[in-house]
Amino acid sequence: MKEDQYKRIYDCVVNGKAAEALKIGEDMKAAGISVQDVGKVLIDAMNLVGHRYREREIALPQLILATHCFKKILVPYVADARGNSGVVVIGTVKNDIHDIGKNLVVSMLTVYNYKVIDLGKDVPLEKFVTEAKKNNADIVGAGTLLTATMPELSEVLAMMKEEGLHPKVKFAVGGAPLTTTYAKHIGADGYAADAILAVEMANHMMKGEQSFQAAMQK
Ligand code: B12
Repeated sequence: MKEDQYKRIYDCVVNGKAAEALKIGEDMKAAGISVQDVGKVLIDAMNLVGHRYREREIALPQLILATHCFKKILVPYVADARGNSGVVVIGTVKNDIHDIGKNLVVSMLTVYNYKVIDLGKDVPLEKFVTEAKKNNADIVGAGTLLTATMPELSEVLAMMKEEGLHPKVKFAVGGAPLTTTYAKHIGADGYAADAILAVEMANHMMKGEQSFQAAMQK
C-alpha cells in the first residue's frame, strides 16, 4: 500500500470523515489493496482514537464516529464475503452494554467470509447456546468490558458443555479487561485482543486449534 493510501484510510477514521469512508473503501478495493492491508490501517487508526478517548482528548460521539468510518470503509469488501469460512455466534454478555469493539470484530469476521450471528449486547447467557445450536455454529464468541461481568464468560462455557456443544463448538472470549491468562484460566479455546487478531484466532479455531492472540507490542 502506498503512503497516501495509508494516510487516506487513517485520516478518515481518526478524524471521523464518515461521508468519505465508503468511497475510500471502493477506491482501495479498485486499486487491488487487500482487506488484510486495509484492516491493519483501520486497527492502527482505532488504537489512536482509543488512546485519545482515554486521554479525554475526544468525546464519545467521536469514538463512535470513528467506528462508523471503520465499518463503512469495509463495506465494499463485505459485498464479496461468501460466509463460507465458518459460523460465529457472538455477543456482549448480559448486564454489559458495551458493543463498539464487538461490532468491529463482527465487521472483520464478516469480510473474512465468516457468517456472523450478532446477538448484540446485554445478551442473556442461554441465548449464546440456543443460537449456537440453531445456527450450527463453529465458534461462540462472548465479550465483556466490565470486570463485574467477566464471570459470565465461564457461565456461557459451562452451559455449552451442559448442552454438549463444547468442545466441538469452540469458545472464544474478548474485551479490554481480559488477558490470555484469564482466557486460559476459565478454559476458553481462544482470546483475541483486537478485531484483526480475532480473525487470526477464528482461523486457528476452524482447524480445531486453540488460539490466544495478545496485542502485538508496538
Ligand atoms: C465507550 C465506553 C462506554 C460507552 C459504551 C458505548 C457502546 N455502545 O459500546 C458507554 C458510555 C455507554 C459506557 C457505559 C458504561 N461504562 Co464504559 N467505557 C467505554 C470506554 C471509554 C471505551 C470502550 C470501547 O469502546 N473501546 C474501544 C473498542 C474498540 O475497544 P474494545 O472494546 O476493547 O474492543 C476491542 C478488543 O477488546 C476486542 N474485542 C472486543 N470484544 C470482543 C469479543 C470477542 C469475542 C473477541 C474475540 C474480541 C473482542 O476487539 C475489539 C476491537 O479491536 C471504556 C474505557 C476504555 N478505555 O476502554 C469504558 C469502560 C469499559 N466503561 C466502564 C464503566 C464502569 C461503564 C459503566 C458501568 C459506567 C456507569 N457507571 O454507568 C457503563 C456500563 C453500563 C453497563 N451496564 O454496561 C469502565 C469499566 C471498568 C471495569 N473495570 O469494569 C471502563 C473501563 C472505564 C473506566 N476506566 O472506568 N461506556
